[in-house]
Amino acid sequence: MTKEQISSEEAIALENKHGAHNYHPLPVVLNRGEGVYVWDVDGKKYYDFLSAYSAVNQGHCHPKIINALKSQADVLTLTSRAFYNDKLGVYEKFVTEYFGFDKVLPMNTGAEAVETAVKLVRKWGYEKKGIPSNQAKIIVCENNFHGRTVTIISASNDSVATKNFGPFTPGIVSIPYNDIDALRKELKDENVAAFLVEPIQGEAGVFVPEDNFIVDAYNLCKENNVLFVADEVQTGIARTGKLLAVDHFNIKPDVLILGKAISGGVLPVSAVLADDAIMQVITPGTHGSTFGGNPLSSAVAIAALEVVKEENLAENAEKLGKLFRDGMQELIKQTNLVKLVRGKGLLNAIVIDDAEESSTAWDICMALKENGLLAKPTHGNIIRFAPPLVMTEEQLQDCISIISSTILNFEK
Ligand code: IF1
Repeated sequence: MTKEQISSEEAIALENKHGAHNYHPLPVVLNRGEGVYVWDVDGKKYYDFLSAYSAVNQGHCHPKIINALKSQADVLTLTSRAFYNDKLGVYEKFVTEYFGFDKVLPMNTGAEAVETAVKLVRKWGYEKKGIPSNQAKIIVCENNFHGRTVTIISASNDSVATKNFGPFTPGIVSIPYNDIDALRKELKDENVAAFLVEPIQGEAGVFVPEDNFIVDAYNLCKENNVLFVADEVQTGIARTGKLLAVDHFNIKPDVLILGKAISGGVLPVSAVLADDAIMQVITPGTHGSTFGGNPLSSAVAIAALEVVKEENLAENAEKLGKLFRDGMQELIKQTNLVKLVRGKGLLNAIVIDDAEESSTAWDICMALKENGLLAKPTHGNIIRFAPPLVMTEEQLQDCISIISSTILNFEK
């Protein structure tokens, strides 16, 4: 350990003393990432099976993305949108053609992009659909996760995310995920502007809806002049085995929300994409952001998205995801500890056969950490497994072995 390297204990103590306690991290202190690997301050190497919640799909510190960051950082990082710059328009053309939309509204975090989408669909509802002023409604799904702002948690039924943060934003209606009849009923309300949905619910525990739910929901929205808004902050950018999770269902959302891996986890970049008929309601002064669309983000996002196609990350996620789920099915035959595995592409989760409030999933993740693989439980007894999409088949098989041997040797 070099003199300027702090110890795990020191790093954890500093965070406990000087940082808000809004997380309960696994007790590992990382100081390096490369591809599918991360290292802790003691030099121990791990497979990263969280990918910073699907922000590092291209692998840690991808050389092409880092080089784009370094090159741009040397010349111009931020102009604000008070002036033009030579990178934003180039990025906007690139990203709109990449995903097939007329326009993009560039933001920074996923939550900012979701908030932007909420404003966009409301404004469209009033100015294009004719919804009476301040009466617009947005339909969301129970157990969603769209971010942490007050309006977004106004759509949440997670008491931990909402307790003592009220009063909440009105105009949000919740239906059970995967329940097309409930959606059909709510769509009878002519004041509904949009349906906001994750094509796969990540945080809830990687819930993949019935095959026809997304398509049927999309068609119902079309029939009722309601915008279909896909939150692909976590499921997008090749994570589920297609460029977008909605591509599995062959639909084009009216509004697409992206974040996380659009920058390869190098810096916060998010985006809201829509065609002109919707985006034209945004006029000068109606929305903005100091860092939204900055030259540095533009350069990094182009490089990050080029990597996705150059390295066939969607195809790799599809192939390795099937291998992973097959490996977990073999494990399930040998233990009563794991109830099931579910997911699409390399967004997967196993459900531990124990009470949700038990510490078993956490304890298994602690054992995995000792065996060189980092993962973290999502709700209670569900462990999400989401490695970088650059993983090789050999590395994946190694990880399946680590997960299987850890669980088969685990004593509650
Ligand atoms: C945390 C969860 C995952 C997201 C979807 C919007 C956002 C997220 C579908 C907001 C962000 C992050 C937030 C992060 C952990 C992680 C997470 F556990 F919180 F729910 F991935 F499942 N839409 N998800 O998943 O994007 O503002 O964070 O950039 O808050 O702990 P953000």
